[in-house]
Amino acid sequence: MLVAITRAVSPAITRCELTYLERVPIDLPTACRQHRQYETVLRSVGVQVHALPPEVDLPDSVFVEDLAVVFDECAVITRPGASSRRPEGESIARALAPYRKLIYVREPATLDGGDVLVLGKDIYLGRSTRSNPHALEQMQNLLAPYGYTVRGVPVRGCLHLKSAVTQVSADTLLLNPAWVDAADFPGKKFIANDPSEPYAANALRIGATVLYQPAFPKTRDLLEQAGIRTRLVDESELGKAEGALTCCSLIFKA
Ligand code: CIR
Repeated sequence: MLVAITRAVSPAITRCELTYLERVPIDLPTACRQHRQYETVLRSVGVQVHALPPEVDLPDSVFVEDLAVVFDECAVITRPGASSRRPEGESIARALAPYRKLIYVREPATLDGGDVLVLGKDIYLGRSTRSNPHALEQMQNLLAPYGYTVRGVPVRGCLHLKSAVTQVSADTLLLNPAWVDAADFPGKKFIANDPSEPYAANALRIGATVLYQPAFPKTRDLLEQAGIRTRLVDESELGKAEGALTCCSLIFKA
């Protein structure tokens, strides 16, 4: 069985961190409605959703992906690059503790889960404004005993590695070539986003289903033409906070 940890949108979301986007008004009821719909879609594809209550004083706390990386053998609790986000980790660690042994990334490392792409035993760690070289070194040391290889990947122009590249089938990555280089992922097939949709490379693969945002119809056509079935789910209001589909859950085998 798959479990997803999610968290309700904080009423403080309007004070979210922003790196690449200009601040625009975020409509809280719309963001909450879309996020509940996201949870409904997760349930409809067989995922058991463990929805945490909102953290009223932590603006970005809906983006639970950044606080942990869950493996079959353990869960890494991160140390987010934005100091405002570090208090989000305690409740995520509590929620994960019944499922996994917890291991921690420690100061001076900074790591956002959005920078970690796990492809089997190969882990790709984005060198972004949020995740530093200490994180790469610590992740290598923490995960080598479990047989994982961790490689650093340069990322440019976007918040996280998974803003630029995500997995859409067993052997295929959806990638924005303006933000990350395909050569950093040897042995993979690629689908490039439509250039008019720069934020289109973040898809959430759950078994045979790929959840995808309606905001990117041209890239969705490219996925469908490649035989990849997409299921639409709209998190566009949280997109104004630089969030995407993978950011809003931590999904793992229970
Ligand atoms: C932040 O800047 O941390 C949030 N406003 C957005 C985080 C999105 N998370 C993700 O892509 N994994």
